[in-house]
Amino acid sequence: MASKRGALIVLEGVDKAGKTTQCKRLVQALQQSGRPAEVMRFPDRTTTIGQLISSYLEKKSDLEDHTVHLLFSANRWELVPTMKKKLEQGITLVVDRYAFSGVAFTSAKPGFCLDWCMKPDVGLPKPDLVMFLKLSPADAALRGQFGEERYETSAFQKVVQQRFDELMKDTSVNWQVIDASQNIDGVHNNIMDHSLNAINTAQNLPLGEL
Ligand code: DGP
Repeated sequence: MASKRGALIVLEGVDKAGKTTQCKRLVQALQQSGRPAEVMRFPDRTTTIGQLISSYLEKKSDLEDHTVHLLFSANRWELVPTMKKKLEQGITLVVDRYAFSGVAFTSAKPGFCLDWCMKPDVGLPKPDLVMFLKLSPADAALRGQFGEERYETSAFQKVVQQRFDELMKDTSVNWQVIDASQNIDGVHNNIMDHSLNAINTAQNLPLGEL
């Protein structure tokens, strides 16, 4: 009998919500409980496309807005064969940002609608669970200054949050909102509960498509 597939679990949220810390904690906890799990992050800055994106985010280069949107999407597509292989091997993937960040960040720019922004990602593997780490702008500010990269301003992040609110109305995606203002252990416990449910459910379902 074929082995059971891993689950595709995504963490999304605005900057400072603690996504990266929680992705690592989740993978460690899953591994310790005997469940194979690996972390991935988008953009993956290590590929050739990822290096173009990284230079753009670091403001070392300028790229036209539609073009960079397509590059972010291409960066997800180029990792699809690896993702599918690992999921088939029974490895649960915990992904730090995915297509939802892609849509939320580009559609926060003037002149972009959600519909156009979603198109390049149609057909990507569909997450079994997307957890949105919710943090108010006031709580985010308490966690320190934004960094120096492109998009890291409170005004832009507010619009990004509004776009995520729109995206979360899509009931065909398994969205779970997590209160990221709790302490690290509290957030982790919530995330672990949702993830274990998703892993159990995913075992018996084929991988979907966005
Ligand atoms: P980090 O998650 O810290 O590596 O930062 C990546 C930055 O890029 C962050 O500001 C969110 C943004 N971002 C992530 N994915 C996409 C995407 O697909 N499109 C756009 N326009 N921005 C993205």
